Amino acid sequence: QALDAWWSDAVVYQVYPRSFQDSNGDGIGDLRGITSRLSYLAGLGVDVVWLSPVYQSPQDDNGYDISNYQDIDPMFGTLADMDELLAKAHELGIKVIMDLVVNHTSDEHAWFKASRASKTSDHADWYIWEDPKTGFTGGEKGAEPNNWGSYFGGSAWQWVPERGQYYFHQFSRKQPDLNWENPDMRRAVFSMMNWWMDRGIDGFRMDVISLISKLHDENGKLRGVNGSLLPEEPAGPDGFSSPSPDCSDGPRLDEFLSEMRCEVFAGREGFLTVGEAPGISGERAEHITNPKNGELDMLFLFEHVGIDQRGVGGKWNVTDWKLSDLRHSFAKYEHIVDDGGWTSLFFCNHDQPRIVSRWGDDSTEQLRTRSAKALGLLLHMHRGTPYIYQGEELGMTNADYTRLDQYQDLESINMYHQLVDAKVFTHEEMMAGIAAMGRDNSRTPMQWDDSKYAGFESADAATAPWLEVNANKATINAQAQMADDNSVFAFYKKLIELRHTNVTVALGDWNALDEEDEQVYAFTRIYEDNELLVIVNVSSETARIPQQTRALIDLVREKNALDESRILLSNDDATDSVQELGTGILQPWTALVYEMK
Ligand code: TEU
Ligand code: CA
Repeated sequence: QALDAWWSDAVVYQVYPRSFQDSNGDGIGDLRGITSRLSYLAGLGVDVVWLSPVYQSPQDDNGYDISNYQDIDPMFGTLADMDELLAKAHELGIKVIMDLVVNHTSDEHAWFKASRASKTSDHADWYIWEDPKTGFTGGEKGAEPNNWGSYFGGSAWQWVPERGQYYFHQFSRKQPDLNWENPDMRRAVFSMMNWWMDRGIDGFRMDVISLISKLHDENGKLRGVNGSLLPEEPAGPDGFSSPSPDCSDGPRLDEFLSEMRCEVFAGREGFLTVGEAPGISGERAEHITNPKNGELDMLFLFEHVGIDQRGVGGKWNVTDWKLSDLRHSFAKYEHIVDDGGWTSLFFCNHDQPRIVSRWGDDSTEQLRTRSAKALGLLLHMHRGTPYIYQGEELGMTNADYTRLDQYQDLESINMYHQLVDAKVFTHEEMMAGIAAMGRDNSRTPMQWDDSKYAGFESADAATAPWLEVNANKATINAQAQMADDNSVFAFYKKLIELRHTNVTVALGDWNALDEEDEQVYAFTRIYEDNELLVIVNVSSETARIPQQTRALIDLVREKNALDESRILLSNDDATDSVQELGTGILQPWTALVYEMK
Protein backbone atom coordinates (compact mmCIF):
# COMPACT_ATOMS: atom_id res chain seq x y z
CA GLN A 1 0.00 0.00 0.00
CA ALA A 2 1.26 3.46 -0.96
CA LEU A 3 0.23 4.82 2.44
CA ASP A 4 2.67 2.55 4.24
CA ALA A 5 5.61 3.65 2.12
CA TRP A 6 8.46 5.57 3.81
CA TRP A 7 7.89 8.49 1.44
CA SER A 8 4.21 8.96 2.31
CA ASP A 9 5.10 12.00 4.48
CA ALA A 10 8.28 13.02 2.65
CA VAL A 11 9.06 16.33 0.96
CA VAL A 12 11.37 16.40 -2.06
CA TYR A 13 13.61 19.32 -3.07
CA GLN A 14 14.76 19.68 -6.66
CA VAL A 15 18.26 20.99 -7.31
CA TYR A 16 19.13 22.29 -10.78
CA PRO A 17 22.90 21.81 -10.48
CA ARG A 18 23.93 24.43 -13.06
CA SER A 19 22.21 27.16 -11.08
CA PHE A 20 22.50 26.11 -7.43
CA GLN A 21 26.05 26.78 -6.21
CA ASP A 22 29.32 27.26 -8.08
CA SER A 23 32.36 26.13 -6.07
CA ASN A 24 35.20 27.06 -8.46
CA GLY A 25 34.29 30.38 -10.05
CA ASP A 26 33.70 29.16 -13.60
CA GLY A 27 30.13 30.49 -13.52
CA ILE A 28 28.48 27.05 -13.50
CA GLY A 29 27.07 25.33 -10.45
CA ASP A 30 28.64 21.98 -9.54
CA LEU A 31 28.54 18.96 -7.21
CA ARG A 32 30.95 20.39 -4.64
CA GLY A 33 28.77 23.47 -4.55
CA ILE A 34 25.71 21.34 -3.81
CA THR A 35 27.58 19.42 -1.10
CA SER A 36 28.52 22.71 0.55
CA ARG A 37 24.82 23.67 0.73
CA LEU A 38 23.43 20.39 2.06
CA SER A 39 23.25 21.75 5.58
CA TYR A 40 20.92 24.48 4.26
CA LEU A 41 18.63 21.76 2.91
CA ALA A 42 18.81 19.83 6.16
CA GLY A 43 17.86 23.06 7.97
CA LEU A 44 14.86 23.48 5.69
CA GLY A 45 13.90 19.93 6.63
CA VAL A 46 13.53 18.17 3.28
CA ASP A 47 13.79 14.38 3.08
CA VAL A 48 14.93 13.86 -0.48
CA VAL A 49 16.98 15.80 -3.01
CA TRP A 50 16.38 15.26 -6.73
CA LEU A 51 19.35 16.27 -8.86
CA SER A 52 18.71 17.30 -12.45
CA PRO A 53 21.22 15.55 -14.77
CA VAL A 54 24.94 15.76 -13.97
CA TYR A 55 26.10 13.02 -16.37
CA GLN A 56 28.51 13.59 -19.26
CA SER A 57 26.72 15.65 -21.83
CA PRO A 58 27.34 18.08 -24.70
CA GLN A 59 24.84 20.30 -22.79
CA ASP A 60 22.63 21.00 -25.79
CA ASP A 61 19.65 20.81 -23.41
CA ASN A 62 21.53 21.47 -20.15
CA GLY A 63 22.33 17.83 -19.48
CA TYR A 64 19.06 16.25 -20.68
CA ASP A 65 21.19 15.05 -23.61
CA ILE A 66 23.46 12.41 -22.11
CA SER A 67 26.56 11.06 -23.89
CA ASN A 68 27.73 8.81 -21.05
CA TYR A 69 25.40 7.70 -18.26
CA GLN A 70 28.15 6.26 -16.09
CA ASP A 71 30.28 9.32 -15.55
CA ILE A 72 29.89 12.89 -14.28
CA ASP A 73 30.34 15.79 -16.67
CA PRO A 74 33.67 17.50 -15.85
CA MET A 75 31.74 20.77 -15.63
CA PHE A 76 29.94 19.38 -12.57
CA GLY A 77 32.88 17.45 -11.05
CA THR A 78 33.85 13.79 -10.78
CA LEU A 79 32.42 10.48 -9.61
CA ALA A 80 34.40 11.00 -6.40
CA ASP A 81 32.56 14.31 -5.87
CA MET A 82 29.28 12.46 -6.39
CA ASP A 83 30.27 9.83 -3.81
CA GLU A 84 31.10 12.59 -1.36
CA LEU A 85 27.77 14.31 -1.99
CA LEU A 86 25.94 11.04 -1.35
CA ALA A 87 27.87 10.33 1.84
CA LYS A 88 27.30 13.82 3.24
CA ALA A 89 23.62 13.80 2.30
CA HIS A 90 23.07 10.42 3.93
CA GLU A 91 24.87 11.60 7.06
CA LEU A 92 22.33 14.44 7.24
CA GLY A 93 19.44 12.01 6.70
CA ILE A 94 18.74 13.23 3.16
CA LYS A 95 18.17 10.78 0.34
CA VAL A 96 19.35 11.58 -3.19
CA ILE A 97 17.60 10.65 -6.40
CA MET A 98 19.09 11.24 -9.84
CA ASP A 99 17.45 12.19 -13.10
CA LEU A 100 17.06 9.26 -15.47
CA VAL A 101 16.84 10.40 -19.09
CA VAL A 102 16.19 7.28 -21.16
CA ASN A 103 13.58 8.30 -23.70
CA HIS A 104 16.57 9.60 -25.62
CA THR A 105 20.34 9.97 -25.42
CA SER A 106 22.68 12.56 -26.86
CA ASP A 107 23.59 12.08 -30.53
CA GLU A 108 27.16 11.95 -29.17
CA HIS A 109 26.46 8.81 -27.10
CA ALA A 110 28.49 5.78 -28.27
CA TRP A 111 25.24 3.84 -28.80
CA PHE A 112 24.01 6.45 -31.27
CA LYS A 113 27.34 6.77 -33.05
CA ALA A 114 27.25 3.02 -33.68
CA SER A 115 23.60 3.10 -34.68
CA ARG A 116 24.00 5.87 -37.22
CA ALA A 117 27.08 4.30 -38.80
CA SER A 118 25.22 1.54 -40.63
CA LYS A 119 22.02 -0.49 -40.84
CA THR A 120 23.99 -3.60 -39.90
CA SER A 121 25.73 -2.31 -36.75
CA ASP A 122 24.82 -4.23 -33.59
CA HIS A 123 23.23 -0.98 -32.35
CA ALA A 124 21.34 -0.45 -35.62
CA ASP A 125 17.89 -0.78 -34.00
CA TRP A 126 18.62 0.97 -30.71
CA TYR A 127 17.06 4.18 -32.10
CA ILE A 128 14.02 4.85 -34.26
CA TRP A 129 14.93 4.95 -37.94
CA GLU A 130 12.53 5.54 -40.84
CA ASP A 131 12.86 5.59 -44.60
CA PRO A 132 12.02 8.84 -46.35
CA LYS A 133 8.36 9.17 -47.22
CA THR A 134 8.89 9.20 -50.98
CA GLY A 135 11.49 6.46 -51.01
CA PHE A 136 15.21 7.05 -51.22
CA THR A 137 16.55 6.89 -54.73
CA GLY A 138 20.14 7.84 -53.98
CA GLY A 139 21.83 11.20 -54.18
CA GLU A 140 19.22 13.48 -52.69
CA LYS A 141 17.37 12.83 -49.50
CA GLY A 142 13.68 12.03 -49.68
CA ALA A 143 10.99 13.82 -47.73
CA GLU A 144 10.59 13.46 -43.96
CA PRO A 145 8.52 10.39 -42.99
CA ASN A 146 5.69 12.63 -41.71
CA ASN A 147 4.96 16.15 -40.49
CA TRP A 148 5.70 15.65 -36.80
CA GLY A 149 7.48 18.61 -35.24
CA SER A 150 10.04 18.53 -32.43
CA TYR A 151 8.97 20.12 -29.12
CA PHE A 152 12.07 22.26 -29.46
CA GLY A 153 11.40 23.45 -33.03
CA GLY A 154 11.79 22.12 -36.56
CA SER A 155 10.96 18.64 -37.82
CA ALA A 156 11.12 15.65 -35.46
CA TRP A 157 13.09 13.84 -38.18
CA GLN A 158 16.79 14.20 -38.94
CA TRP A 159 18.42 12.87 -42.10
CA VAL A 160 21.51 10.66 -41.90
CA PRO A 161 23.21 10.06 -45.29
CA GLU A 162 25.19 7.01 -44.06
CA ARG A 163 21.93 5.09 -43.59
CA GLY A 164 19.81 6.92 -46.14
CA GLN A 165 17.26 7.25 -43.36
CA TYR A 166 15.83 9.64 -40.84
CA TYR A 167 16.03 9.25 -37.09
CA PHE A 168 13.24 10.36 -34.78
CA HIS A 169 13.77 12.99 -32.09
CA GLN A 170 10.86 14.41 -30.10
CA PHE A 171 13.20 16.91 -28.46
CA SER A 172 16.28 18.53 -30.04
CA ARG A 173 18.16 17.10 -33.02
CA LYS A 174 20.86 16.21 -30.51
CA GLN A 175 18.39 14.07 -28.49
CA PRO A 176 17.55 11.02 -30.65
CA ASP A 177 14.73 8.82 -29.20
CA LEU A 178 15.81 5.37 -28.05
CA ASN A 179 13.93 2.34 -29.40
CA TRP A 180 12.48 0.64 -26.31
CA GLU A 181 11.22 -2.22 -28.49
CA ASN A 182 14.82 -3.48 -28.56
CA PRO A 183 15.49 -5.83 -25.61
CA ASP A 184 19.28 -5.35 -25.72
CA MET A 185 18.81 -1.61 -25.36
CA ARG A 186 16.51 -2.13 -22.37
CA ARG A 187 19.02 -4.47 -20.74
CA ALA A 188 21.75 -1.85 -21.13
CA VAL A 189 19.54 0.80 -19.51
CA PHE A 190 18.63 -1.47 -16.57
CA SER A 191 22.25 -2.41 -16.01
CA MET A 192 23.22 1.29 -15.93
CA MET A 193 20.44 1.93 -13.40
CA ASN A 194 21.66 -0.92 -11.22
CA TRP A 195 25.19 0.47 -11.36
CA TRP A 196 23.92 3.77 -9.88
CA MET A 197 21.70 2.10 -7.30
CA ASP A 198 24.66 -0.02 -6.17
CA ARG A 199 26.72 3.14 -5.89
CA GLY A 200 24.27 4.37 -3.24
CA ILE A 201 21.70 6.63 -4.85
CA ASP A 202 18.13 6.34 -3.58
CA GLY A 203 16.15 6.24 -6.79
CA PHE A 204 15.30 8.16 -9.93
CA ARG A 205 13.14 10.92 -11.32
CA MET A 206 12.39 9.58 -14.78
CA ASP A 207 12.37 12.09 -17.59
CA VAL A 208 9.36 11.87 -19.97
CA ILE A 209 8.96 8.22 -19.03
CA SER A 210 5.43 8.25 -20.51
CA LEU A 211 6.98 8.66 -23.97
CA ILE A 212 9.19 5.55 -24.07
CA SER A 213 6.54 3.32 -25.67
CA LYS A 214 5.28 4.57 -29.03
CA LEU A 215 2.63 3.27 -31.39
CA HIS A 216 4.07 0.25 -33.13
CA ASP A 217 2.94 -2.24 -35.73
CA GLU A 218 2.83 -6.00 -35.11
CA ASN A 219 6.53 -6.32 -36.02
CA GLY A 220 7.55 -3.94 -33.27
CA LYS A 221 8.46 -1.20 -35.72
CA LEU A 222 7.25 2.36 -35.30
CA ARG A 223 3.92 2.30 -37.07
CA GLY A 224 4.44 3.12 -40.70
CA VAL A 225 7.95 1.80 -41.17
CA ASN A 226 8.96 0.63 -44.65
CA GLY A 227 6.54 2.49 -46.85
CA SER A 228 3.28 2.22 -44.94
CA LEU A 229 2.09 5.64 -43.82
CA LEU A 230 2.92 7.06 -40.43
CA PRO A 231 -0.03 8.77 -38.80
CA GLU A 232 -0.10 12.41 -39.79
CA GLU A 233 -2.21 15.08 -38.16
CA PRO A 234 -3.11 18.38 -39.83
CA ALA A 235 -0.18 20.78 -39.43
CA GLY A 236 -0.36 23.93 -37.29
CA PRO A 237 0.54 27.38 -38.63
CA ASP A 238 4.27 26.60 -38.32
CA GLY A 239 3.92 23.55 -40.62
CA PHE A 240 4.21 20.80 -38.00
CA SER A 241 1.90 18.48 -36.10
CA SER A 242 2.52 17.15 -32.58
CA PRO A 243 3.84 13.60 -32.17
CA SER A 244 2.19 13.47 -28.76
CA PRO A 245 -1.03 11.54 -29.57
CA ASP A 246 0.94 8.67 -31.12
CA CYS A 247 4.04 8.80 -28.96
CA SER A 248 2.85 9.00 -25.36
CA ASP A 249 1.45 6.23 -23.18
CA GLY A 250 2.07 3.65 -25.90
CA PRO A 251 0.86 0.02 -25.71
CA ARG A 252 3.95 -1.38 -23.98
CA LEU A 253 4.46 1.28 -21.30
CA ASP A 254 3.17 -0.90 -18.43
CA GLU A 255 5.26 -3.83 -19.59
CA PHE A 256 8.47 -1.75 -19.78
CA LEU A 257 7.86 -0.23 -16.34
CA SER A 258 7.17 -3.60 -14.67
CA GLU A 259 10.23 -5.04 -16.31
CA MET A 260 12.28 -2.13 -14.94
CA ARG A 261 10.78 -2.68 -11.48
CA CYS A 262 11.88 -6.33 -11.55
CA GLU A 263 15.27 -5.82 -13.13
CA VAL A 264 16.36 -2.83 -11.05
CA PHE A 265 14.32 -2.47 -7.85
CA ALA A 266 13.35 -5.99 -6.79
CA GLY A 267 14.91 -6.73 -3.41
CA ARG A 268 15.86 -3.11 -2.77
CA GLU A 269 14.33 -0.94 -0.06
CA GLY A 270 14.05 2.74 0.82
CA PHE A 271 14.12 3.94 -2.79
CA LEU A 272 11.84 6.33 -4.66
CA THR A 273 10.73 6.34 -8.28
CA VAL A 274 8.89 9.30 -9.77
CA GLY A 275 8.02 9.47 -13.44
CA GLU A 276 7.54 12.63 -15.45
CA ALA A 277 4.36 11.80 -17.33
CA PRO A 278 3.01 14.25 -19.87
CA GLY A 279 0.00 12.83 -21.75
CA ILE A 280 -1.09 10.40 -19.01
CA SER A 281 -4.75 10.38 -17.94
CA GLY A 282 -5.91 10.14 -14.33
CA GLU A 283 -6.99 6.52 -14.75
CA ARG A 284 -3.69 5.50 -16.27
CA ALA A 285 -1.81 7.35 -13.54
CA GLU A 286 -3.75 5.38 -10.94
CA HIS A 287 -2.80 2.12 -12.65
CA ILE A 288 0.90 3.02 -12.94
CA THR A 289 1.20 4.20 -9.33
CA ASN A 290 -0.95 1.56 -7.66
CA PRO A 291 1.62 -0.55 -5.75
CA LYS A 292 -0.20 -3.73 -6.70
CA ASN A 293 0.87 -3.20 -10.32
CA GLY A 294 4.59 -2.87 -9.52
CA GLU A 295 5.45 0.05 -11.80
CA LEU A 296 6.30 3.50 -10.35
CA ASP A 297 5.78 5.14 -6.95
CA MET A 298 4.37 8.40 -8.29
CA LEU A 299 4.09 10.57 -11.37
CA PHE A 300 4.25 14.22 -12.29
CA LEU A 301 1.07 15.08 -14.18
CA PHE A 302 0.78 18.35 -16.07
CA GLU A 303 -2.88 19.19 -16.40
CA HIS A 304 -2.78 21.82 -13.62
CA VAL A 305 0.16 23.72 -15.12
CA GLY A 306 -1.58 23.89 -18.48
CA ILE A 307 -4.67 25.80 -17.35
CA ASP A 308 -3.25 29.19 -18.40
CA GLN A 309 -2.29 28.23 -21.96
CA ARG A 310 -4.67 27.80 -24.83
CA GLY A 311 -4.94 27.57 -28.58
CA VAL A 312 -2.50 28.51 -31.33
CA GLY A 313 1.09 28.91 -30.16
CA GLY A 314 0.64 26.57 -27.19
CA LYS A 315 2.52 27.43 -24.04
CA TRP A 316 3.56 30.88 -25.33
CA ASN A 317 -0.04 31.95 -25.66
CA VAL A 318 -0.65 32.76 -22.01
CA THR A 319 -4.29 33.35 -21.11
CA ASP A 320 -6.29 34.02 -17.97
CA TRP A 321 -6.88 31.03 -15.77
CA LYS A 322 -9.67 29.98 -13.48
CA LEU A 323 -9.38 28.77 -9.91
CA SER A 324 -12.08 26.18 -10.66
CA ASP A 325 -9.78 24.67 -13.33
CA LEU A 326 -6.96 24.36 -10.81
CA ARG A 327 -9.31 22.76 -8.27
CA HIS A 328 -10.57 20.39 -10.93
CA SER A 329 -7.03 19.18 -11.75
CA PHE A 330 -6.11 18.71 -8.10
CA ALA A 331 -9.37 16.82 -7.56
CA LYS A 332 -8.34 14.47 -10.35
CA TYR A 333 -4.96 13.88 -8.67
CA GLU A 334 -6.61 13.27 -5.29
CA HIS A 335 -8.95 10.71 -6.86
CA ILE A 336 -5.90 8.80 -8.08
CA VAL A 337 -4.95 8.43 -4.40
CA ASP A 338 -8.52 7.54 -3.35
CA ASP A 339 -8.40 4.73 -5.89
CA GLY A 340 -5.17 3.24 -4.55
CA GLY A 341 -2.45 5.11 -6.43
CA TRP A 342 -0.36 8.07 -5.32
CA THR A 343 0.46 11.51 -6.68
CA SER A 344 3.10 14.19 -6.54
CA LEU A 345 2.36 17.87 -5.91
CA PHE A 346 4.27 20.62 -7.68
CA PHE A 347 3.97 24.14 -9.03
CA CYS A 348 7.59 24.71 -10.02
CA ASN A 349 10.41 22.85 -11.72
CA HIS A 350 13.23 23.70 -14.13
CA ASP A 351 10.75 23.83 -17.07
CA GLN A 352 8.05 25.97 -15.44
CA PRO A 353 8.02 29.69 -14.63
CA ARG A 354 8.13 30.78 -10.98
CA ILE A 355 4.75 30.32 -9.31
CA VAL A 356 4.82 33.62 -7.37
CA SER A 357 5.18 35.51 -10.66
CA ARG A 358 2.80 33.24 -12.54
CA TRP A 359 -0.22 32.91 -10.23
CA GLY A 360 0.83 34.93 -7.22
CA ASP A 361 1.56 38.65 -7.11
CA ASP A 362 5.17 39.90 -7.23
CA SER A 363 4.22 43.55 -7.78
CA THR A 364 5.12 44.63 -4.23
CA GLU A 365 7.34 43.04 -1.60
CA GLN A 366 4.39 42.58 0.78
CA LEU A 367 2.18 40.91 -1.83
CA ARG A 368 5.04 38.75 -3.06
CA THR A 369 5.69 37.38 0.43
CA ARG A 370 2.02 36.87 1.17
CA SER A 371 1.16 35.22 -2.13
CA ALA A 372 4.25 32.97 -2.10
CA LYS A 373 3.16 31.66 1.31
CA ALA A 374 -0.47 31.34 0.24
CA LEU A 375 0.38 29.27 -2.84
CA GLY A 376 2.85 27.19 -0.83
CA LEU A 377 0.17 26.44 1.77
CA LEU A 378 -2.42 25.64 -0.89
CA LEU A 379 -0.11 23.09 -2.54
CA HIS A 380 1.41 21.55 0.58
CA MET A 381 -1.90 21.00 2.35
CA HIS A 382 -2.98 18.56 -0.34
CA ARG A 383 -2.40 14.83 -0.03
CA GLY A 384 0.51 13.58 -2.12
CA THR A 385 4.26 14.16 -2.16
CA PRO A 386 5.20 17.85 -2.40
CA TYR A 387 8.17 18.91 -4.53
CA ILE A 388 9.95 22.21 -3.86
CA TYR A 389 12.06 23.61 -6.69
CA GLN A 390 15.18 25.50 -5.58
CA GLY A 391 14.36 29.10 -4.66
CA GLU A 392 10.62 28.42 -4.41
CA GLU A 393 11.13 28.38 -0.64
CA LEU A 394 12.36 32.00 -0.93
CA GLY A 395 9.55 33.11 -3.22
CA MET A 396 12.08 33.70 -6.03
CA THR A 397 10.51 35.41 -9.05
CA ASN A 398 10.71 35.10 -12.82
CA ALA A 399 13.80 36.46 -14.59
CA ASP A 400 13.96 40.20 -15.22
CA TYR A 401 15.22 39.91 -18.82
CA THR A 402 14.06 42.14 -21.67
CA ARG A 403 16.24 40.99 -24.61
CA LEU A 404 16.34 37.65 -26.43
CA ASP A 405 20.14 37.46 -26.06
CA GLN A 406 19.77 37.29 -22.28
CA TYR A 407 18.07 33.89 -22.59
CA GLN A 408 20.02 30.66 -23.01
CA ASP A 409 17.29 28.00 -23.21
CA LEU A 410 17.18 26.28 -26.59
CA GLU A 411 13.41 25.94 -26.46
CA SER A 412 12.79 29.67 -25.98
CA ILE A 413 15.34 30.64 -28.64
CA ASN A 414 14.29 28.09 -31.28
CA MET A 415 10.58 28.67 -30.77
CA TYR A 416 11.08 32.45 -30.95
CA HIS A 417 12.51 32.08 -34.47
CA GLN A 418 10.03 29.44 -35.58
CA LEU A 419 6.91 31.26 -34.38
CA VAL A 420 7.98 34.80 -35.28
CA ASP A 421 9.15 33.67 -38.76
CA ALA A 422 5.82 31.89 -39.32
CA LYS A 423 4.06 35.10 -38.13
CA VAL A 424 2.20 33.19 -35.42
CA PHE A 425 3.40 35.90 -33.01
CA THR A 426 4.96 39.35 -33.38
CA HIS A 427 8.33 40.01 -31.74
CA GLU A 428 6.58 41.76 -28.84
CA GLU A 429 4.08 38.95 -28.32
CA MET A 430 6.73 36.26 -28.33
CA MET A 431 9.00 38.21 -25.97
CA ALA A 432 6.00 38.52 -23.63
CA GLY A 433 5.37 34.78 -23.97
CA ILE A 434 8.99 33.95 -23.11
CA ALA A 435 9.01 36.41 -20.19
CA ALA A 436 5.91 34.68 -18.81
CA MET A 437 6.58 31.04 -19.65
CA GLY A 438 10.23 30.56 -20.71
CA ARG A 439 12.23 27.91 -18.90
CA ASP A 440 15.06 30.29 -17.95
CA ASN A 441 12.67 31.96 -15.49
CA SER A 442 13.38 29.17 -13.05
CA ARG A 443 17.02 28.68 -14.02
CA THR A 444 18.48 32.02 -12.88
CA PRO A 445 21.16 31.49 -10.21
CA MET A 446 20.00 30.67 -6.70
CA GLN A 447 19.87 33.81 -4.56
CA TRP A 448 21.87 33.04 -1.43
CA ASP A 449 22.76 36.62 -0.43
CA ASP A 450 22.85 40.18 -1.79
CA SER A 451 26.44 40.13 -3.09
CA LYS A 452 27.34 40.73 -6.75
CA TYR A 453 26.56 37.16 -7.89
CA ALA A 454 24.05 36.50 -5.11
CA GLY A 455 26.46 34.08 -3.41
CA PHE A 456 26.01 31.64 -6.29
CA GLU A 457 29.70 32.25 -6.83
CA SER A 458 32.05 34.62 -5.06
CA ALA A 459 31.78 38.27 -6.03
CA ASP A 460 35.40 38.35 -7.28
CA ALA A 461 35.05 35.27 -9.52
CA ALA A 462 36.66 35.75 -12.95
CA THR A 463 33.69 34.36 -14.89
CA ALA A 464 30.14 35.66 -14.47
CA PRO A 465 27.29 33.15 -13.88
CA TRP A 466 26.18 31.34 -17.05
CA LEU A 467 22.76 33.00 -16.75
CA GLU A 468 22.30 36.53 -15.34
CA VAL A 469 21.41 36.85 -11.67
CA ASN A 470 18.07 38.56 -10.97
CA ALA A 471 18.59 42.12 -9.68
CA ASN A 472 16.06 41.47 -6.94
CA LYS A 473 18.69 39.38 -5.11
CA ALA A 474 19.13 42.59 -3.10
CA THR A 475 15.84 41.91 -1.30
CA ILE A 476 15.10 38.25 -2.10
CA ASN A 477 17.84 36.00 -0.75
CA ALA A 478 18.34 33.09 1.62
CA GLN A 479 20.58 34.92 4.08
CA ALA A 480 17.98 37.60 4.79
CA GLN A 481 15.11 35.12 4.99
CA MET A 482 16.87 32.70 7.31
CA ALA A 483 17.20 35.55 9.82
CA ASP A 484 13.50 36.49 9.58
CA ASP A 485 10.77 34.48 11.34
CA ASN A 486 8.16 35.88 8.96
CA SER A 487 9.97 35.01 5.75
CA VAL A 488 8.76 32.72 2.99
CA PHE A 489 11.66 30.43 3.97
CA ALA A 490 10.46 30.24 7.59
CA PHE A 491 6.96 29.46 6.32
CA TYR A 492 8.15 26.60 4.08
CA LYS A 493 10.03 25.17 7.04
CA LYS A 494 6.73 25.06 8.91
CA LEU A 495 4.91 23.50 5.97
CA ILE A 496 7.46 20.69 5.85
CA GLU A 497 7.37 20.19 9.59
CA LEU A 498 3.58 20.02 9.56
CA ARG A 499 3.66 17.18 7.01
CA HIS A 500 6.17 15.32 9.17
CA THR A 501 4.32 15.76 12.44
CA ASN A 502 0.65 15.79 11.49
CA VAL A 503 -0.69 12.55 10.07
CA THR A 504 -3.82 14.27 8.74
CA VAL A 505 -1.68 16.56 6.59
CA ALA A 506 0.19 13.58 5.20
CA LEU A 507 -2.62 11.08 4.78
CA GLY A 508 -6.03 12.61 5.46
CA ASP A 509 -8.79 12.41 2.86
CA TRP A 510 -9.17 15.51 0.73
CA ASN A 511 -12.57 17.10 0.13
CA ALA A 512 -13.14 20.25 -1.91
CA LEU A 513 -15.49 22.95 -0.64
CA ASP A 514 -17.33 25.55 -2.72
CA GLU A 515 -16.20 23.92 -5.94
CA GLU A 516 -17.35 26.72 -8.23
CA ASP A 517 -15.76 29.59 -6.33
CA GLU A 518 -13.22 31.52 -8.41
CA GLN A 519 -11.50 33.41 -5.59
CA VAL A 520 -11.33 31.25 -2.47
CA TYR A 521 -9.80 27.77 -2.51
CA ALA A 522 -11.05 25.78 0.48
CA PHE A 523 -10.99 22.11 1.43
CA THR A 524 -11.00 19.77 4.39
CA ARG A 525 -8.57 17.01 5.30
CA ILE A 526 -9.93 14.19 7.42
CA TYR A 527 -8.06 11.40 9.14
CA GLU A 528 -9.85 9.27 11.73
CA ASP A 529 -11.27 11.77 14.28
CA ASN A 530 -9.12 14.67 13.17
CA GLU A 531 -10.40 17.29 10.72
CA LEU A 532 -8.56 20.23 9.20
CA LEU A 533 -10.06 23.15 7.32
CA VAL A 534 -7.82 24.87 4.76
CA ILE A 535 -8.79 28.26 3.31
CA VAL A 536 -6.81 30.33 0.81
CA ASN A 537 -7.78 33.63 -0.78
CA VAL A 538 -6.13 33.24 -4.19
CA SER A 539 -6.29 36.92 -5.12
CA SER A 540 -4.90 40.36 -4.33
CA GLU A 541 -8.35 41.60 -3.31
CA THR A 542 -10.32 40.94 -0.15
CA ALA A 543 -12.68 37.98 -0.45
CA ARG A 544 -15.81 36.70 1.23
CA ILE A 545 -15.62 33.15 2.59
CA PRO A 546 -18.06 31.26 0.38
CA GLN A 547 -21.24 29.61 1.59
CA GLN A 548 -20.28 25.96 2.12
CA THR A 549 -17.07 26.85 3.94
CA ARG A 550 -18.97 29.43 6.02
CA ALA A 551 -21.48 26.79 7.06
CA LEU A 552 -18.67 24.56 8.32
CA ILE A 553 -17.20 27.40 10.36
CA ASP A 554 -20.65 28.11 11.81
CA LEU A 555 -20.97 24.47 12.87
CA VAL A 556 -17.68 24.75 14.74
CA ARG A 557 -18.82 27.97 16.41
CA GLU A 558 -22.07 26.41 17.61
CA LYS A 559 -19.98 24.11 19.81
CA ASN A 560 -17.04 26.33 20.78
CA ALA A 561 -15.70 29.79 20.20
CA LEU A 562 -13.12 29.99 17.44
CA ASP A 563 -9.80 29.37 19.09
CA GLU A 564 -6.41 30.84 18.15
CA SER A 565 -4.59 27.74 19.30
CA ARG A 566 -6.40 25.78 16.59
CA ILE A 567 -4.74 27.78 13.83
CA LEU A 568 -2.06 25.27 12.80
CA LEU A 569 -0.53 27.64 10.28
CA SER A 570 -1.39 30.91 8.61
CA ASN A 571 0.28 33.87 6.94
CA ASP A 572 -1.25 36.30 9.44
CA ASP A 573 -0.91 36.16 13.17
CA ALA A 574 -3.38 33.77 14.74
CA THR A 575 -5.54 36.54 16.25
CA ASP A 576 -6.09 38.09 12.82
CA SER A 577 -6.80 34.68 11.29
CA VAL A 578 -9.48 33.89 13.84
CA GLN A 579 -11.00 37.33 13.30
CA GLU A 580 -11.12 36.73 9.52
CA LEU A 581 -12.86 33.40 10.12
CA GLY A 582 -15.36 35.18 12.36
CA THR A 583 -16.17 38.06 10.02
CA GLY A 584 -15.99 35.90 6.92
CA ILE A 585 -13.85 38.53 5.16
CA LEU A 586 -10.39 37.44 4.05
CA GLN A 587 -7.52 39.83 3.43
CA PRO A 588 -5.64 39.55 0.08
CA TRP A 589 -3.83 36.17 -0.07
CA THR A 590 -4.90 35.06 3.41
CA ALA A 591 -4.07 31.39 3.83
CA LEU A 592 -4.76 29.34 6.94
CA VAL A 593 -5.21 25.86 8.36
CA TYR A 594 -7.76 25.52 11.18
CA GLU A 595 -8.04 22.34 13.23
CA MET A 596 -11.80 21.76 13.54
CA LYS A 597 -11.52 18.60 15.60
O1 TEU B 1 10.62 17.77 -20.11
C1 TEU B 1 9.67 17.22 -20.92
C2 TEU B 1 8.41 17.94 -21.04
O2 TEU B 1 7.41 17.39 -21.37
C3 TEU B 1 8.36 19.38 -20.80
O3 TEU B 1 8.11 19.84 -19.59
C4 TEU B 1 9.08 20.20 -21.77
O4 TEU B 1 10.34 20.58 -21.37
C5 TEU B 1 8.27 21.42 -21.95
O5 TEU B 1 7.02 21.02 -22.35
C6 TEU B 1 8.82 22.29 -22.98
O6 TEU B 1 7.88 23.27 -23.17
C7 TEU B 1 11.73 16.98 -19.82
C8 TEU B 1 12.72 17.78 -19.01
O7 TEU B 1 12.14 18.16 -17.79
C9 TEU B 1 13.18 18.94 -19.83
O8 TEU B 1 14.03 19.81 -19.12
C10 TEU B 1 13.89 18.37 -21.03
O9 TEU B 1 14.28 19.43 -21.88
C11 TEU B 1 13.02 17.39 -21.79
O10 TEU B 1 12.37 16.46 -20.96
C12 TEU B 1 13.87 16.56 -22.73
O11 TEU B 1 14.71 15.73 -21.99
CA1 CA C 1 31.67 25.38 -11.25
